[in-house]
Amino acid sequence: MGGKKVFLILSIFVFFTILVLVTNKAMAVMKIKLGVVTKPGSAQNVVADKFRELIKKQSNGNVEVKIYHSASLGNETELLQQVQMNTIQMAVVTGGPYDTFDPIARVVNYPFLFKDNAQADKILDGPLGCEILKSLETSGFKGLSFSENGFRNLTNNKRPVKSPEDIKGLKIRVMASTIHKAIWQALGANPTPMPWPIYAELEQGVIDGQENPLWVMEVYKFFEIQKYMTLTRHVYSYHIDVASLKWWNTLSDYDQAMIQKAMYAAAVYQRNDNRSKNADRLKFLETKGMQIEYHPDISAFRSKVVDIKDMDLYSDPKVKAMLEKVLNAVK
Ligand code: EAX
Repeated sequence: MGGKKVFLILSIFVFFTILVLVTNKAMAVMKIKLGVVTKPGSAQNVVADKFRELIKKQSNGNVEVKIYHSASLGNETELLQQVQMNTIQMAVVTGGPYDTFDPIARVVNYPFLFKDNAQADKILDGPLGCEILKSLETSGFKGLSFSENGFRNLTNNKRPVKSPEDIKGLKIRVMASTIHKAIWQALGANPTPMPWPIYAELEQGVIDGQENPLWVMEVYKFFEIQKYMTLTRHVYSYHIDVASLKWWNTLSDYDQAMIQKAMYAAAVYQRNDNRSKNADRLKFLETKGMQIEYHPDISAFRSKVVDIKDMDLYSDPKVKAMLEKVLNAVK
């Protein structure tokens, strides 16, 4: 082969390599709208802020995330509708409200499923978590990762709650979620679905109580209007950090990988951040006058919800099979 020919071949090779690098790797300028219903400082916002920071860095400033917080685009159900339609590209939404879109979301909202954070991480970061996220694609969602709200605890303003008898008749606000409503019905409460936020309804006594992780009681100042808290830890409340599948399918592999990686890193960061603050939150809430029941009769609570597994809300074969797999994995 003559020197000229080799040079020509080499030049073509170099040219195409550069072309591939330029078109594939240099991310085009991209603007992402991301919705959350909570206010700055909340669990969802920590994920969103971290994601914005990481993706900006990794894309050399080419990806800009605009965060719409405090339900400025609507409640969680409405956010999910906008994600499906790609009017917003991303959202960090609590596991509860997904279940009216896709019953697969009920699996991890199953009562008293995980015993601790390590177990939640093991399942959600593992193959079963992957399968759940994948399954959401049939509903138009690209689930990227699980960040956390945290283990949910009951608060109310009527009386101390130690066992299910104390719950009888309490009007408890629940998320717009079939499984959450079923849990509180089974526990003997009068569950009232209501979108976030709910401070005014608690203050006015439209509802007696609510259930949420510890950060909520602090950030939303529920200690001002809720006297009693019980560490029920009845549901490990995850968020799905979600993208519009419609939008996702328009992205290059490179962009998808970068977004996926940044969101997962944001989720891990936020879970650790949230968990590291819980001990102080309990102390804080106590100094603010909340009366905390640290050792409720969990086995009595559990026995009230055993039938939920066989209820209609898990009758979809795909959902039932997934629930069985997860229940086996946490045994
Ligand atoms: O994250 O609606 C709820 O109870 C959620 O947990 C709320 O958005 C706080």
